[in-house]
Amino acid sequence: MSYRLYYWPEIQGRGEFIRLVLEEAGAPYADVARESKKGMAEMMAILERDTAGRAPFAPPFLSDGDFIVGQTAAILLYLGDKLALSPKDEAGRLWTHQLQLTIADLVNEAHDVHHPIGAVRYYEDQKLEALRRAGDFRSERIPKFLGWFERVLNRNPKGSEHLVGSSITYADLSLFQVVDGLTYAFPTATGRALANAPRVAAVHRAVAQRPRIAAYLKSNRRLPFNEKGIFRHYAELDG
Ligand SMILES: N[C@@H](CCC(=O)N[C@@H](CS)C(=O)NCC(=O)O)C(=O)O
Repeated sequence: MSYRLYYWPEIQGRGEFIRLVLEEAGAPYADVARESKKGMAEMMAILERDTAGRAPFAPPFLSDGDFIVGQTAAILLYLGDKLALSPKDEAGRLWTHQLQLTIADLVNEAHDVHHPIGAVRYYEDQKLEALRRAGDFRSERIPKFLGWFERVLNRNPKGSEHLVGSSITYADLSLFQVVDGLTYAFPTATGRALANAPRVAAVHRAVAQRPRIAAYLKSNRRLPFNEKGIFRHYAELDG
């Protein structure tokens, strides 16, 4: 049986964290809303239905048979177990989940740089506030988050390219994605932060070279970054 991923069809967004895990595992999945208008309608119907006790608040969400799970980090907690992309012990699973929630915080902040006043308004209506917010994000927040992940990696044996233990977890895939997105959106600021976080940069490179991920990145299943998504490149916000 194949997983069904529900996410907006035109952006990588938070759906990309789920796609990377499914791709790395070689798991069969349908990217429902991307496949057809009917798929989009199916996604909206799940969000709007009143009968399901556990209908999610927003995409991404995933169904596995009758079971539905929403919230990126919760989906990854579920898939990590199913697809052997997280540790088996409870402490390790929770640590991996904690790393993912920290990445989610960073993703939220990256989004809020271009939408500091509100997600329902256009970027053009909040440019001044975005400029102010971007300054702090570049000088304080990107270095702080990437510096923390560097410290996590430094606690692991030299040369290890994994955040948790000695094998790949969904946290490595998500660190790749957030670094890739930040590099697109804030190339100068992220380049500077990565120069001080060489092990984070090494994880990014290593994930991109994993055979299934490399094939995925070259395929048309990987949407390009764009200015509708979470990681947007506006030159003025990169300083
Ligand atoms: N915390 C949720 C956030 C979900 C979310 O914000 N989804 C966006 C797309 S990336 C959305 O469609 N939001 C609709 C809304 O907030 O009204 C997660 O990590 O999955």
